[in-house]
Amino acid sequence: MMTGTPPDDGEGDADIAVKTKPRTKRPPLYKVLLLNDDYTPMEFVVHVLERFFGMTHAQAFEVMLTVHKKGVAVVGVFSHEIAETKVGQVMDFARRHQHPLQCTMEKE
Ligand code: TYC
Repeated sequence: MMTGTPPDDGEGDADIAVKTKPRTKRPPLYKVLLLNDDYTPMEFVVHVLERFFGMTHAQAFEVMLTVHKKGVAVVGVFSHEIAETKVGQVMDFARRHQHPLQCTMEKE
């Protein structure tokens, strides 16, 4: 059984300075993913990529074809808040045009 105070090591604690490293934490990043489906028109997807992800027509067409062929592609990497906004904008725009296009995000 441990009772009382531990033996004095003679060092005292008057001048102890505990140094902690100044660690700056970078915020986590999120990939925004576009998913393929059989119904959304290719031109609509190209338009979405130009409008919400600032791609040129050529870039947008290339990325759209990647999603069409592979099923999914990363269309951008953003902070949590920006990624959430992009996903919301795409989902809302697709729903308003009655296309089943799906857009999601995942932590990098
Ligand atoms: N597969 C769709 C078609 O053939 C085109 C498409 C591409 C749909 C990318 C969604 O994220 C997508 N009309």
